[in-house]
Amino acid sequence: MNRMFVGLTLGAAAATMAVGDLFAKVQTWGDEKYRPRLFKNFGDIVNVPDGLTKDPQGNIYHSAPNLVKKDYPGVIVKRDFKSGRWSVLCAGLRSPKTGYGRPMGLEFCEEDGNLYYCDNQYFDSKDYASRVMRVVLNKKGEALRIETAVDNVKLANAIRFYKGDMFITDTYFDLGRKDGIGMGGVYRIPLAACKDKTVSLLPKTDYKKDPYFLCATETKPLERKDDSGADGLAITKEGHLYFGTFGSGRFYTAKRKADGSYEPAKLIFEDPKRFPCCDGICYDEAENRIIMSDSCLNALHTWDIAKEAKGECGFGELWRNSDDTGAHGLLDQPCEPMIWKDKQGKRKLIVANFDMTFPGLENKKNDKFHTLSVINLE
Ligand SMILES: [Ca+2]
Ligand SMILES: [Ca+2]
Ligand SMILES: [Ca+2]
Repeated sequence: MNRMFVGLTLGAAAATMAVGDLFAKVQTWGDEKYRPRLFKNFGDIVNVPDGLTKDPQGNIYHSAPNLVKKDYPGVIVKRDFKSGRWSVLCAGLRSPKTGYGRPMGLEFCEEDGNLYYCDNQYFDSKDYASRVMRVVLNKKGEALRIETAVDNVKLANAIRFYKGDMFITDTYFDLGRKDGIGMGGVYRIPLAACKDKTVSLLPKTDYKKDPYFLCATETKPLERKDDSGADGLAITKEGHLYFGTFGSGRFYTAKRKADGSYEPAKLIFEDPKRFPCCDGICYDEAENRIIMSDSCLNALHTWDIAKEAKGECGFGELWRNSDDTGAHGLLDQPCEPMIWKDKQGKRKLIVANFDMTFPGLENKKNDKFHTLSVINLE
């Protein structure tokens, strides 16, 4: 009798576990109409999805530094607007210092018709090995060669263009922590300056003397002890900059003045509970807002610029989900959002999922699904 009872109990427990696994529910927050769906699941060729950009024809370019499976070179892939087909545009040019090419943030430059990407060498070398690279394209959009536009960068992360200037974030200054604060910054480099030669940034000990240095970020590390500085960067149509820190989600703006210079950067939002990590961000012109990806919370947030102008808090939440592989499109360490119009002219948000765990993030496993998500914004 006793033995039978034990047998039944164990059987019931086993059944409960199996059902629980089958229906393990991912927790989600946000309006169901913004639920992310699967846009693309790559194979191992793209094993750490990162940057996103598009050209005027609607072709999408996507970078992957491939830091998890290093047997695969860092790569830039392209999605043809008409056919929807993906192909490899080029591998990231290998750094002579590390032997790796690590494309991260990238941006199509309408002014010269080329593609630029941040080559993040920081995880392999902290000795200023990172660069900004120019992929020279021909009229058919094929990659002809890759040139170094800017070098001597610590961790080149995001890149944007505005009226003949390139803006980049450098996530680490590595100047030693004063009161535990980590520094990062934003640089502004005229395209003309790096057209025929490589621009070299000054060492961080001299950052204030660097003619290309624009503004700094300060990161006071949170519980996950990360002092990473400026990561995502967005520019409005008026040329105003928005950027935030990866380590603590500090969110800044620097306003462009009529003469083209910039006001000092201003901290406009800091709330580590709701926004502990600012990864890639983008400007949503139709809604006059910034969309921010939060690698730590597996979330997408918004910043309403009209509210900010009225002196109100512009922060809002778009979507968040608990840990998931992303196999069906849910967020898995979102690192870069991009507004894009499909063939029907419908506004979509494409989101790259980095899926490379760091301590303290919602994402717990570098799984086998390497994905882009899509959210219908209409
Ligand atoms: Ca980033
Ligand atoms: Ca995944
Ligand atoms: Ca994962």
